[in-house]
Amino acid sequence: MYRLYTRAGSGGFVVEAAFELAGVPYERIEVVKGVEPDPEFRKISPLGQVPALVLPDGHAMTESAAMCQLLAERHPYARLSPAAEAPARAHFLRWLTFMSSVMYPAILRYYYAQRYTADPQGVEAVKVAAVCEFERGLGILDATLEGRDWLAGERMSVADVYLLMLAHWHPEAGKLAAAWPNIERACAALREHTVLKQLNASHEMW
Ligand SMILES: N[C@@H](CCC(=O)N[C@@H](CS)C(=O)NCC(=O)O)C(=O)O
Repeated sequence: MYRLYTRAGSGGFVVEAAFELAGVPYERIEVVKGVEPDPEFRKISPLGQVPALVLPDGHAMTESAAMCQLLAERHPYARLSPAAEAPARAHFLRWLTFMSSVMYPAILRYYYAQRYTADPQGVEAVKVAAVCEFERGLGILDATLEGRDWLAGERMSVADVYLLMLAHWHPEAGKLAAAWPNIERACAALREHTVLKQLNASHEMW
């Protein structure tokens, strides 16, 4: 069985969503902030970050986007991503990678701002710049969603769930609807998805 190290409200949300949407059983291990995690977790995730995933064959991995892609590949019936040969596949890979490599690190700079400056007086400036960069990403995705329901192709994919998660990490909860209406429209639909709604009961993302 898969074993997922995760935490409520974290990047583990999208990986748990992928498992739930695919109906794949997994063991969920909550990594509590401030509590020393078990030694296995440290070995898998040297940065001490969640999500971290142990595969049924014992191999382990970090990186939320890689986990999403792997689960989509291994459980194709769940249609978590467009098929490998579909034109929408390029968009799926593009936006999933964009979110994990540009937007996720940007918002981490807001929540862990002290790591990104050696100047204690500089923390606020790091936060402001982080939100600015994160919002640049939201603007790009909002434009991408103009006139369309989903980021890649005509069906919801796990990339849309990734966006749902990121969007709800914006420090100003009320800003989404006014500033990025296309993202808000997609998120509003996803918030009503039975599986995601149920998952949110423990994650409290919205
Ligand atoms: N690149 C990683 C980032 C994971 C990450 O930063 N996770 C956060 C929670 S959302 C974390 O565990 N932070 C704790 C820390 O950095 O000390 C991914 O995409 O999975």
